[in-house]
Amino acid sequence: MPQKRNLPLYLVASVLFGIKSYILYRFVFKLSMENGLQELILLINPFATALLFFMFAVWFKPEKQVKYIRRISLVLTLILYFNLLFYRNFTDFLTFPLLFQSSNMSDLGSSIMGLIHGPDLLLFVDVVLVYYLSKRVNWSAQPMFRQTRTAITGLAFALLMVNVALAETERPMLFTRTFDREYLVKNIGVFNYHIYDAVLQSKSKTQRVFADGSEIQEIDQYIDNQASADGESELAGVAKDKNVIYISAESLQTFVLGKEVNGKEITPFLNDLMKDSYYFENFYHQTGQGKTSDSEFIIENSLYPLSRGSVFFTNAQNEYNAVPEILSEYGYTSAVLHANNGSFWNRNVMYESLGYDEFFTEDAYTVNEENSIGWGLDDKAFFDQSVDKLKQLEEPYYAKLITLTNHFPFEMPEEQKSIDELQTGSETLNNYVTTVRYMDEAIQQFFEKLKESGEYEDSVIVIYGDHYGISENHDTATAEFLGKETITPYDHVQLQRVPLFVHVPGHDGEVKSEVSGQIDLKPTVLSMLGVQNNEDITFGTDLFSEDRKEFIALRNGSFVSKDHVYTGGTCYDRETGEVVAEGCQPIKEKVEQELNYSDSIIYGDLFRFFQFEHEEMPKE
Ligand code: GP9
Ligand code: MN
Repeated sequence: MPQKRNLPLYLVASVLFGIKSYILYRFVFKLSMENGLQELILLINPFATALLFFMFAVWFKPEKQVKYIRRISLVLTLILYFNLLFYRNFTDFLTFPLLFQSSNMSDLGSSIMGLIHGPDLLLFVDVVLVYYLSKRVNWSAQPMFRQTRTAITGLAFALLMVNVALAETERPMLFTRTFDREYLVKNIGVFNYHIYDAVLQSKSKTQRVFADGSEIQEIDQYIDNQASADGESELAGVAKDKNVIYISAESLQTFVLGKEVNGKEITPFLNDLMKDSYYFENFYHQTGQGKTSDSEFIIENSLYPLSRGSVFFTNAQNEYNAVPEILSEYGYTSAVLHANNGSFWNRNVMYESLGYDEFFTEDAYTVNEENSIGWGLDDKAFFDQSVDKLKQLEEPYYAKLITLTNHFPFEMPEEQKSIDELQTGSETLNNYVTTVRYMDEAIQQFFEKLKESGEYEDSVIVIYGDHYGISENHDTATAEFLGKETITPYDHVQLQRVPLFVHVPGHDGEVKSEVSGQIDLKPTVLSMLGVQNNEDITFGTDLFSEDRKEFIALRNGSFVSKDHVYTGGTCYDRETGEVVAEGCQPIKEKVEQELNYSDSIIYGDLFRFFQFEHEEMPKE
């Protein structure tokens, strides 16, 4: 029989787990380290947390201790691993609302496979080692005396307190301002972050119960004092009674437009479309964890999405004043066309609240192996089959078509590629250009079909990129593609630009340079359709009015104004990208206030207490 060792297993397991988490935080998750204090916190945290979880073992009977240690080491590792997989896709950490979106998680399918890497097995080395050691451990060496147990517990909590105190010094108000999950994880680690997130979750649930009508009056006052564009728009009423066809262009970012690969344009059709459309070159997506669903939420409501989770899931039963609902009073039929599972992003529930009349899901399409790529029905087949559905809608209609092929991991069968892959260090970016090109061709074919079928003339077509496709994980490759040395935080904000085309048949093209965002689409479309919103609460302004709000806020609290870009606590000159000492502060406060107002509306379901009013614009 092998010699049993005198080993305090909980301590060995803590140290191993601490080392592993440290390596993961420091070298795998790309947490930006700005100073020595941050480095120190990052070093203390993994060990403090590991000790906290493993030391509970000492309170169990000796034979239970070993079981507990084995189990907790596996569970904690799995939590780390799920976060890692999620991070690889979204450069973000899991939140509770997201975990409950199991319908989405299970649909991720092909994406998940692309995220699992062979070396990930290394993550489980300490789990196996702890298991092995646990077989050879000497029970009697585990701490048995009450004093020893209390001392160990005290030490674990003390270490954690030191960690939190250092974190508060490094980043005051860390826990009250939760825009940025990276800061949280950097300072308190993944596990404490999850505990904190759970507390937030229950807090937001109680918020609705305690909300009353008073706060919405304050918000209304704030909105009334902002720039208001009603009736002064260049394009007010130009599309009265016309159809609106929205195209949500999956993961399309502005940085690929106008670019070439081996002498071939990546987006030849869209590049041409700029010549006879209003094209917004400084248009930003403002989405958070809810990705496509967030972009939909923003354009229909002109509210911000939430900082955690997808509002399509968390607050699908709220009262809203969304565009489809408003337009139903002007004789419009509204529809969403998207060849995916109807419950993805909880769309089938949320669309009811937004006032949509019809939702064509994958069940309404002919989907087979020949016409599927990656996530499902390919965009060409999707558009092709969608034209007939549009024709059947009673006019005028407001329809949103959501594309899918240009989705991570950007799969494109060799024979369908009409452009070379890139040759950078990132497989993802290399493939991205091929699926972007495919989408470009699909949209071109859609325009042709719309013209053939006669739908084109009576419609306004709005194309927007829903959110980024290439995350920070591919910065080196992105820099290479753009011919830059590195991607700075300033560049990162600028990379959040997505294309916006407002195509009005018969109108000349114009490149618009004003800073704009998804939040502006609701007021813009309503004004083009000749609807005057007398009483509404929207955070965006009409894109064609002169009197525009001075900034576009991203969901993480970064913002872009005419002169500045603000992100991660630093203010930059918008033109040059140079760091500037001041200029951002006044806007920063407004941005925080707006994001908080928007959150209160959603969490408190405050539109229950508001009387909306709109009417037809008076004729000139
Ligand atoms: C799913 C599609 C993609 O239906 O909208 O969602 P995303 O992952 O981009 O949010
Ligand atoms: Mn999307």
